[in-house]
Amino acid sequence: MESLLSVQSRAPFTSPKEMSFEYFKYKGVNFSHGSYTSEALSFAENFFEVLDDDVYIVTYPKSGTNWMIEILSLLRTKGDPTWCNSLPIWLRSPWYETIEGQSQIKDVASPWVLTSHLPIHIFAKSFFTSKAKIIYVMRNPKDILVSLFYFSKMVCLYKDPKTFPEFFENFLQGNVLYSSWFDHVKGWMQIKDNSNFFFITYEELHGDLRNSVIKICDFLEKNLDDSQIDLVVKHSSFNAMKENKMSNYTLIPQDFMDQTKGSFLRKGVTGDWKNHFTVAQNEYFDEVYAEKMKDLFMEQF
Ligand code: PPS
Repeated sequence: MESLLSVQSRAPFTSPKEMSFEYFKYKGVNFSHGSYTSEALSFAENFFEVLDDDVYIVTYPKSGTNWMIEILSLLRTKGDPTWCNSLPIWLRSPWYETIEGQSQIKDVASPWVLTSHLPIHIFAKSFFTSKAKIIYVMRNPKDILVSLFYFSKMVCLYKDPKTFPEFFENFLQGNVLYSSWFDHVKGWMQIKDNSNFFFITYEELHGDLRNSVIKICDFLEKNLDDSQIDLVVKHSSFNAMKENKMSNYTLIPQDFMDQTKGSFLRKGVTGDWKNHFTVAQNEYFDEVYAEKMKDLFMEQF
């Protein structure tokens, strides 16, 4: 078992003291100093070698990324939670575009399940000529906005969101880490019909986790029996993850993630935006959504 110190020294964020709070752009997308550099991003885009049996969890932030990591970790062990309970979630499936992730990958069990928030135009070029698979998780952007607002208050990697109305505007304008939700989704939807691309929503996971797990098993060609599926569902529930210190981010030092300001596993519900948006904000959001997503024929949230 690793000591807490060594776990912390490989925590997914770089010390806030080393960070400037202005984002920098790489190929038009916002990144923060500390966990990202142009060199690390260029390596991720141009030189990272994707292997045919790799699986990538790709999401815009706050879409259910860690939920999917937990599900895939449990699929690997056929529902046995020992691995999830003994290794921090970010070491089970590192973010391959971050400085920390790139140094953690060498310790990841093979075949790799890696994580990324990258938009498609920056994603590893070698993926597109490989047989590797992507699981793309999308979430109602209104709920992402709310989740990101609270998360930004507690995490040094993100700019201070200031007030909700200010953050609301910044989110719609793409003035946030990883830039525009709309561009992220529109970009990745270009390959939605590829056989190595699996699309699922947070809302679907939330509505029927068991059936979602079965679909994921089919996509990954994993054979689990009914009782093993039940274990995956049980151990990837919101409450199970919230209880698991390897998955709830409480191992992250206070400097990086201030747990007095909130929890990583905050609410885990759908529709929390209704408790935060005014009627006018909701109408404005819907207008922007309709305009930006008009070519995609995607259901309006
Ligand atoms: S991050 O920081 O971008 O990697 O965040 P991400 O993991 O994508 O999203 C965090 C939100 O997902 C919720 N979550 C869950 N909901 C339901 N069930 C489970 N098991 C689960 N695990 C994570 C988490 O609570 C965050 O959403 P909010 O709305 O803030 O609660």
